[in-house]
Amino acid sequence: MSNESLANLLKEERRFEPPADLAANANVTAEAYEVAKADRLGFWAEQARRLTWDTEPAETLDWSNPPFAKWFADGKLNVAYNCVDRHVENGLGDRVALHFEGEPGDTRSITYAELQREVSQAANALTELGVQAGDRVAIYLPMIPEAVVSMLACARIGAPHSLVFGGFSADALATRIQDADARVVITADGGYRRGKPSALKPAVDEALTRPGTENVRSVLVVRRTGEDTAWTNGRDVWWHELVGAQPEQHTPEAFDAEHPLFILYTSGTTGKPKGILHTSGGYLTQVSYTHHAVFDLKPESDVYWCTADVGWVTGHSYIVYGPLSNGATQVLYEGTPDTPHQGRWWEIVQKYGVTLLYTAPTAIRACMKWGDDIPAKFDLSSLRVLGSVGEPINPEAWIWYRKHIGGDRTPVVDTWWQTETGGIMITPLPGVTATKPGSAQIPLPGIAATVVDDDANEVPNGAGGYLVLTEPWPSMLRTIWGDDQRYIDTYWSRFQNRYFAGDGAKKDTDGDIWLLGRVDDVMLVSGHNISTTEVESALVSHPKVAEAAVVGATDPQTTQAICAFVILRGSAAAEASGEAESAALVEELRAHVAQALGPIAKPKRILPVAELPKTRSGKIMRRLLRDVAENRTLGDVTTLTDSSVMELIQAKLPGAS
Ligand code: 6R9
Repeated sequence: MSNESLANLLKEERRFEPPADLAANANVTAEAYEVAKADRLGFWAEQARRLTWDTEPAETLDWSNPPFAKWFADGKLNVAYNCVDRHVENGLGDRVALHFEGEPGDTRSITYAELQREVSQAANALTELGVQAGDRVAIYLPMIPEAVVSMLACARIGAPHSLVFGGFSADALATRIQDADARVVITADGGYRRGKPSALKPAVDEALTRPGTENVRSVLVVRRTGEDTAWTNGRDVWWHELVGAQPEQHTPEAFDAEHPLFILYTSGTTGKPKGILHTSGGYLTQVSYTHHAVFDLKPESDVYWCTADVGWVTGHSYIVYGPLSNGATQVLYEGTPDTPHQGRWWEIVQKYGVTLLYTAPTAIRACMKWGDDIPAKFDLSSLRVLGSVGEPINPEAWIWYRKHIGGDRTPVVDTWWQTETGGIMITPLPGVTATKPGSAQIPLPGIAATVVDDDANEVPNGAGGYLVLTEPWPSMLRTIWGDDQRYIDTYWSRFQNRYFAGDGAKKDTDGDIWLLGRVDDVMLVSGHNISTTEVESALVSHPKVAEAAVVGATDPQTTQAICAFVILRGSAAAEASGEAESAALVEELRAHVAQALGPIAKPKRILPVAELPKTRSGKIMRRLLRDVAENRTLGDVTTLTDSSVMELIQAKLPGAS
């Protein structure tokens, strides 16, 4: 990658010191970096003591057969016991674990003691269905408490779960059931989305007609919407009938630290989805520690809310395993942010007094587009730490989040990690780091990351290249389910002995890390590597732009030409409705990017659109926009939230029929 072009494109000089009171009482201070640096494995062995082990591990890391790691291999524990029972045993049974808020407005608060009873019943039910330790269970549920209960019940009996997003099609579900050879599917009649019931069970019925799914013996169905549902006798069982009839006691069994906990499929841009395998002791250690450190969780007083879906890794690590292992009280919300009105999230923050909020840049940009006046109507003064995950956060979105949600008071932690890393890896700490809008900044204590060039040499400060992780970490993926060779090829072959994350990054002059998007998305323009992220951030820094997606389209003169799709803010969209006005605005935006980043980064084409194609976790699917920009037939759209978005975009193209 050419360093010169990546190095100093976007200038971002704003800095925000941690609030003094937060710094004075922070769970983790600057000392942790020193301690971990002096003895990395000793540091992680110490963090493992956050958990309750049946057999304490004597060994920390076994890296004798890289890249296949074993952490705490001689230890034994039960993950569900750590997330539920031990809090009850410690006298915290009456503490609320989950404040559930359904989209239609139904609510349910579940204490740790209640959670213990429900998880025990569900574990007994799975056992009655014949599920044994090691058997895989597919979970295809909306964001309801039963999703959390199901995951914990699987963990309790040592049956690895595989969650599939409620929005995925029967095809996507079938592929995942086949690959993991699941024995049971847990689903619901449906869930609520955008004010209406949306059925789930029909997709399960369809998926189970496909070859390779024959080993699914039972389908356990939660009644959520009460709508009519087709029924296969002998296979389908109602949750309330089977689970509700079980004893409320269940003795958790201790499993090896390396016992598989879950498989989670990453869609990837090409090829068949990869089943990322996570195991028990190391994973739980890192998600527990990072949740405590990065959110500064004080379990007795904080109310935490992560808006992710449980079907995304963020839901696994920072709704279920991290927060619950720490005894947190949290909000679980079923629906979308704009149902029934665009202030729904802020209403929830006010209602429950949420103190720690974790969400994605895509949601922040949507709220920016809806207007500052919406959050301003609610009391958000309880908030004390704001987190971001999923994509690089544009500096303007970061500033908006801090100002309009955080009252210009709260730290914003931009957390970089992946399904594969299991837990947060690169992030500021809210009581320690002077934050920089748009940068994830520094690896956590105990984590080793850097940026290298094509030849695997570490780049100097001020230069760009590829993000790599240079030491194994406790919550790392152990392999790709059923495909060790693909695990080696995908992550460990590009650079020797280093984990290749697939993201471009640069180090600024202080050595802080800025993520620049997936390397597959980096553009090559007249011999310069230009990151999509930086051009998008430059566009979003223009007051008329709410959101932008940038791709490189093949170009005879310049190899690739920068093509931008932008969503305008409310009033700007109306103003640019005429052809002449629209052309003038496009010119204004091109000039703005040239001004911010230099003439080389000036987009050749800018197309105002109403929506952008996104995955269920909110990531922009640039490859589909590349297909549009290069006039190709669209690739796989099955993981899109809403496939009609692509038709709208194609209709806007000049020359489209
Ligand atoms: C947790 C999660 C992983 C990819 C990752 C990167 C992007 C996530 C980011 C970020 C910049 C951040 N990503 N967090 N990029 N800054 N704070 O998102 O997992 O769905 O597997 O995606 O997301 O490109 O490689 P996953």
